[in-house]
Amino acid sequence: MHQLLLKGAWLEGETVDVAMADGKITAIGHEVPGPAEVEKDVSGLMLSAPLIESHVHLDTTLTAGEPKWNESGTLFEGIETWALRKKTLSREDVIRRATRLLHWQAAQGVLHVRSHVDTTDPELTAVKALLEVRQNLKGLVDVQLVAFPQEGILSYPKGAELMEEALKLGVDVVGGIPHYELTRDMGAESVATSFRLAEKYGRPIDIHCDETDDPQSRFLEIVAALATRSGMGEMVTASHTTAMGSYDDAYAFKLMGFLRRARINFVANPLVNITLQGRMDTYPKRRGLTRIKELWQNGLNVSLGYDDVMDPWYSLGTGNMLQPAHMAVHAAQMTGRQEVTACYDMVTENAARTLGISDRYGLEVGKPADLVLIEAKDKWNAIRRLAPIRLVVKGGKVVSETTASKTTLLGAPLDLGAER
Ligand code: 17E
Ligand code: FE2
Repeated sequence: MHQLLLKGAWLEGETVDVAMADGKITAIGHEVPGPAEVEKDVSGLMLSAPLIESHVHLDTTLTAGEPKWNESGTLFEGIETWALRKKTLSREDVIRRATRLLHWQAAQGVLHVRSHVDTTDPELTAVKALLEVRQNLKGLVDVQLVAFPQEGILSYPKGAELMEEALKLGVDVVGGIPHYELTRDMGAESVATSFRLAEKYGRPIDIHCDETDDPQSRFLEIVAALATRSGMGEMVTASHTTAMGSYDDAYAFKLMGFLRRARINFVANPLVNITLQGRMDTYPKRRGLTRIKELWQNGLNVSLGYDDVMDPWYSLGTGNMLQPAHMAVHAAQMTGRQEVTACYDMVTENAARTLGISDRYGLEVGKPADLVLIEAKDKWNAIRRLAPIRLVVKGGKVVSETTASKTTLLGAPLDLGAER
């Protein structure tokens, strides 16, 4: 007896049934026979592994305009504005906002989330609150937390001690922000500190790295070197790396070889960095993104994050991962036939690699029964139409359902081509 049987989903151009029992996928194929405790017709919907948020800030979410708006739109006014809001944080405030966003994400098929949490707060209020949220939402969304020193490891009083305290409290991943340390040397030392903490506590690394248009910002090469030397490789992620978009090609070419050797992961946040960067340019104006397409062409693992939902860095947003995928298609010019589909993989399987969860993620018999049904024929169509996420299954149970909207034009039913 299946726990749940879904009939007639699209999967890579074919229609399949998927059966689940004891929280695991037990069969995927044509005409899987019943009976099942719950059976659903999902014809016309695409079967997908869950969407994954590989880079967001749950502590800052839903604070846009508090206590003021970021009028310049720069990273720096964002950091200043957050420093003001940070003074008024309470446990309840963080729990309420983070839970709200995680609920939005789960309803949109996002069942794994990696969130940075600011450790440059002597009270570690957000760290403690998000550890509670991670626990409260177990069973719906898997949350990984990154100890993120927003105001610096060496440049903020007791920056390293606060990060270490966060790791002792149970934060999963070691962060960093070398380009925001006061000097280049301090930036280099901060990367070494991140690696030292990661090795001491046996944790992965995810560093905000070179989030600037400054072509001289070259902390990525240090991250890659230490990843290679320590053997941490795939446990290391470089987030943002927007300065790569401003490096000259001779340096970028040399660096690419080192990156291939280091085998680190990259996270780009195209919705946010296309607005934060390029602010000191007149025209031509830089896009301020990392080299998403070239990293992907070089076989490096690239995933996409939302980064912010309604906070001092980005006042819009819903948490729907098809949106950063859609923006990547445009801003990174990933418009080729395989490239659009690759952008879908950047918010699913590539993001699973970034999070180090590939062994328990994917549409395979024996894997956890976590999946989503999207109102689209294929990955391409899902991105083109920013298609509705109609059904979300976690551990073999339907946890979220969104009903179809219907349009009538001149008296006849109309859709925007879910099949094309
Ligand atoms: N903090 C930072 O340094 N960079 C960002 N993009 C955000 C917060 C969202
Ligand atoms: Fe970020």
